[in-house]
Amino acid sequence: MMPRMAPRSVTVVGPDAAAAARGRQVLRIGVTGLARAGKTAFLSSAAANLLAPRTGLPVLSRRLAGRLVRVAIAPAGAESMPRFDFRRHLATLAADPPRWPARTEAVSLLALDLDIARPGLARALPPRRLRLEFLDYPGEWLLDLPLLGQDFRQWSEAALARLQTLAPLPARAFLDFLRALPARAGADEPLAETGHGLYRALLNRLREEGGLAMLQPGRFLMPAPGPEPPWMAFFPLQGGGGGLFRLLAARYDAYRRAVARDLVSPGFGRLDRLVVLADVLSALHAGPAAFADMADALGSIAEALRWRRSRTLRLPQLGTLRLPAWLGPGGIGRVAFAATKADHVAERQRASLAALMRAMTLLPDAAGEARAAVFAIAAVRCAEDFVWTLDGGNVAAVRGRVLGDERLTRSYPGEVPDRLPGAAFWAQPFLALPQFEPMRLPDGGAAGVPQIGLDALIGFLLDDVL
Ligand SMILES: Nc1nc2c(ncn2[C@@H]2O[C@H](COP(=O)(O)OP(=O)(O)OP(=O)(O)O)[C@@H](O)[C@H]2O)c(=O)[nH]1
Ligand SMILES: [Mg+2]
Repeated sequence: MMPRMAPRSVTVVGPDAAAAARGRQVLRIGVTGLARAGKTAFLSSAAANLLAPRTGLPVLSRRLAGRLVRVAIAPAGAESMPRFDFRRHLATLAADPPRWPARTEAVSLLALDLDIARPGLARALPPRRLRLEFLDYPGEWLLDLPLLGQDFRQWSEAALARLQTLAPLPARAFLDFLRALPARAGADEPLAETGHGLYRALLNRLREEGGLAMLQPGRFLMPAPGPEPPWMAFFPLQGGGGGLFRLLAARYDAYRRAVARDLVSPGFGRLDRLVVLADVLSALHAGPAAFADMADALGSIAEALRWRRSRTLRLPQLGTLRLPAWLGPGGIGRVAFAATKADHVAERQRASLAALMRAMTLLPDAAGEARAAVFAIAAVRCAEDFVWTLDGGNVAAVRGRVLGDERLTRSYPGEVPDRLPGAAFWAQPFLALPQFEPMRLPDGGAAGVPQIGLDALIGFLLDDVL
């Protein structure tokens, strides 16, 4: 028997055309978040728990009342998007001792097929056939959207002004380079390369050491797959009508065209749902500057979603861009903003964490016409709640195993504010999160992965299709 294959000349990317043809409703869910936000943990846990819904997602399972008849990882078929390596990630979490999946650098897709029996009398009909496609969408890329509305001069001004405010300055090498440039430097390739190298190294340091998120251009930190085009070699430069300025401005525009192209590409151009993850607790520890930076990043993502109100976007020098379907009408129907690693604080504090997330994303109108909600989740729960008697008083703390330590470690990082924190909050330390070990998973994770709030989040995403 001949296997049915997509014709060679057609690259099947984006929502699986073959699945749609076989009568599966395809729902594409973008999962985004900045580096270390918990995207891989989220996808691994979502898959493991959807495969074992009774134990893994009890709330969703009760709601479906036994109607979920079959869940399976969808075969990769002839698609060109790399698959999310679910088996390997789950094996890592289920190892003895458990470990965390390694950092991921590339975009990938996780597809699950669900067959859901119809309710009531319709039960006799064939089941609803649904394909969930989770796309690991780099948060850095969403942060490139605001560039579409800024020309090189405006962007350079804003980027350099931001660098000036970051003290102590790891930016010295780059800023010294800028100062040493002749006023009307010519279009000199080695200069462009050197400046680009210094700027890119700086962005990396700000992310790694400074814990900053609002770093642009995002593709300098998370490049698109494939060889790097020469127009990537630019950096912010102020004033001057010299040849170097013109060269960098031209490269910046080429970069913006690539951003606009990706927005409408079949691989990334269509999303039905969006999950935005952020490690808000770590930002509380990192201090007011890092926290404000995260709020900025979340705000600008929410702002990009507001574009759905207008169908086209007029860009200086780039002409008119027809908005991609997922930003247009009928695009993203639901957006979930989730504060991750919420097992680091006790239950009462998790409610505050969700409220804080709401304040940071300025919901309810943050997502335009899409339905939006906030959550505090732990995709891979590592710690349990526990009342700790400290200095004669009781605090709601948690305890878990820290990586490489057999004993249980107690942790109480501090009180989570339920609104944007003011000076009084920053006067008290909020402790760093210990790196907990995932809980032991019996049967290699076949019964799912312990979680908090993932149940509710997935229920929200799928509410209208279930
Ligand atoms: N306690 C706890 N820690 C978590 C949870 N999810 C993630 N972490 C921690 O956060 C780290 C980063 O999580 P990942 O899922 O790898 O984050 P990511 O967004 O995929 O990161 P990159 O691939 O580097 O962009 C993990 O190695 C864990 O230490 C969680 O639910 N609970
Ligand atoms: Mg990852």
